[in-house]
Amino acid sequence: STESQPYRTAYHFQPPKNWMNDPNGPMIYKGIYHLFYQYNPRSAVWGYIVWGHSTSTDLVNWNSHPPALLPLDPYDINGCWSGSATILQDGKPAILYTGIDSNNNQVQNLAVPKDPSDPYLVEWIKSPHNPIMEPNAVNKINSTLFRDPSTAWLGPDGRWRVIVGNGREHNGAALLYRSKDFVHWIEAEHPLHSSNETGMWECPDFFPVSNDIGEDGLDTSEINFPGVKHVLKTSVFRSLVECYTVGTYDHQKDIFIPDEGSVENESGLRLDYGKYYASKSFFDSDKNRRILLSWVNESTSSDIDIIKGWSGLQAFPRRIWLDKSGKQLIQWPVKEIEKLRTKQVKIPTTTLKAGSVLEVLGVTGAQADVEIFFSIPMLEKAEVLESSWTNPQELCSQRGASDNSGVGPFGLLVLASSDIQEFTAVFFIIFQHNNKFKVLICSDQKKSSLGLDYDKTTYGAFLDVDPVKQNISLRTLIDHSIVESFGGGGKTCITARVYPTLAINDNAHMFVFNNGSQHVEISNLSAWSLEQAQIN
Ligand code: DQQ
Repeated sequence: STESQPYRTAYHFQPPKNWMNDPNGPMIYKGIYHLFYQYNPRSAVWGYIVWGHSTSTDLVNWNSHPPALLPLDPYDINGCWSGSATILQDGKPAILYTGIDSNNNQVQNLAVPKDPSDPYLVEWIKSPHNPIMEPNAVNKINSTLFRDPSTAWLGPDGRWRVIVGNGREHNGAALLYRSKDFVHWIEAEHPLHSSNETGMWECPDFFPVSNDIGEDGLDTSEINFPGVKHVLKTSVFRSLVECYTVGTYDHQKDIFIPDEGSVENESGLRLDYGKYYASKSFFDSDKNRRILLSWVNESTSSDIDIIKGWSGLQAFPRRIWLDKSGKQLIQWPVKEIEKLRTKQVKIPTTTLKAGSVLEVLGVTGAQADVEIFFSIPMLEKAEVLESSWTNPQELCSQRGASDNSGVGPFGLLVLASSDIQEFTAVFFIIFQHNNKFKVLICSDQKKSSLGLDYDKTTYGAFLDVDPVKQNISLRTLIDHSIVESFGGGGKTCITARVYPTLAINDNAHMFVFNNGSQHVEISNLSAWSLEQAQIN
């Protein structure tokens, strides 16, 4: 229970105990959502890795099944690592995953359902052809940097393509393989894409998006859809962040070309600017949307994880689509979260004077969903952004929630004790910059726990919103030890892990604050208490 385990979550996916990391092979099959995940059934730390398996009809409530893949064969005896599912032409799914073989080499393997008529896909059979991709003398692939096959897509020539994460010194690469039958795979001469700015790429994800269909998604094989663009997401191993670029997939040459101006390292676009890694998306063919799942690690040390007996969450599933600008993705919690909403609390138009704090009463502060819209009347008083302040995370860290220099910080204090000694602050600061404005969004964990020591790094990013023309919006999901924030309607996301010692369960409060020297307006605030989902 959350009484004895105040950091366990009410609606974020987690196994009953032990270690979990990456989401694997998410898919919908016969109306059932499947989530597999990197799981150590023996301990609360990473080690003996199997594929945990749960299913759902709504992405909110989950039932667990026995592990789908166990490391029992020479080609995966040292671990069944990350991989993806693909729905084949006959409608049946197949899994490609990384095995750590008896020589500790990374190889790629295939598994198919034992009984495809079972919508729960409880039993999986590994292919007798495994391994189906391996590092060898010819391809010169580093056998310890070769993993995490993506969902495959079908080319116009009828051959399947898949990418596998790889590294070579400073290079990250998405190695491309092709196959006619999903069993025999041949490495292409060139990777789909590589970059010398990041080092090894884990868990690459590659999918089409289109401005012509609004918030809808595309099947990974719909590569010729009108107005199509492609997104390449890479998990950058050296810094554990999720980078992505929007660009064009040239399927004659079988290469991905990022749009001009794309930055292909940690200072470019990220799916999330907080704790969020090894994400994977899939196309939900029932609801015509693309859904993103991701591992959210603990911020505590493994000593604490062992004491509490578990480690790792999945972020709440997000719908993702291409922003109207065509330059970035938008992410938003799937609509099904509304099932958990109970009481709604509203604050109508209110002025938040400089230095004011206002409690959001009547909401369960430890399990909540809140959305707030700010409008900013005093923009001319915004501080000027100096040209050397180019790193938004550093800027957030230097300023913190208690800064009071100009327009902001204003925003939310969540998982806060009644005396506001303990809190996590999610806020904005607005700067003037070249006759325009630049909006900074921050998540400040410094005061998140009076009693526990852990990684309290401040996160931050710039948000592509013009405060002259638009309200500044913030949506935040709070769930005991996780705070997921969506700025500007999902343009910039920040996830944080926190472990309050006062603000737990019924003692967790929520406030709106403005520590800046100028007043700001709340044009609308809605907050909902969320019920407990049924998870595993
Ligand atoms: N961890 C997995 C890998 C992946 C990495 C092993 C990302 O397959 O590359 O659990 O968290």
